[in-house]
Amino acid sequence: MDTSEIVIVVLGLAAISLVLWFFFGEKQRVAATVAASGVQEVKVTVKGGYSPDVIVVKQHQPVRLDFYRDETASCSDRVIIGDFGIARDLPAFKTTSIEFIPDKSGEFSFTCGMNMMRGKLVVEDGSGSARQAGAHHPTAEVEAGD
Ligand SMILES: [Cu+2]
Repeated sequence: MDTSEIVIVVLGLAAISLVLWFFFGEKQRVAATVAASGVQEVKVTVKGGYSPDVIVVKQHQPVRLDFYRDETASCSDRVIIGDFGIARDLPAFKTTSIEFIPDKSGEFSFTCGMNMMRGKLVVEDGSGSARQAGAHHPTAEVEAGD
């Protein structure tokens, strides 16, 4: 191998690791903040992706997702949460609030209109599974049983 071949190999490996990081890198997981009104609120910044991209909420309680679109790239001009029948336009540099009540538990994806940018909505059922989200609840947790 001469020098130019080595350079090409190194650049190739760097490109591959960048792709792997992009698709499989650590995800940012955030639990909703519960307002006095009982609405579970999460602010999501939209810029080349969703931040946070894993959102944890509780079932049967109203949710408000405030999507702030911090770019004009057309990829992100629409957000879709198909499992809850939601599809909304996101104007650039504005906050778009999406309110709904998660009536089913589980993990659901939300995506841009082209299904390229992805995030995950985790809806916990009443038993509070998936509690490892690192949420700091200001109020005491209610334990099951007597
Ligand atoms: Cu897109």
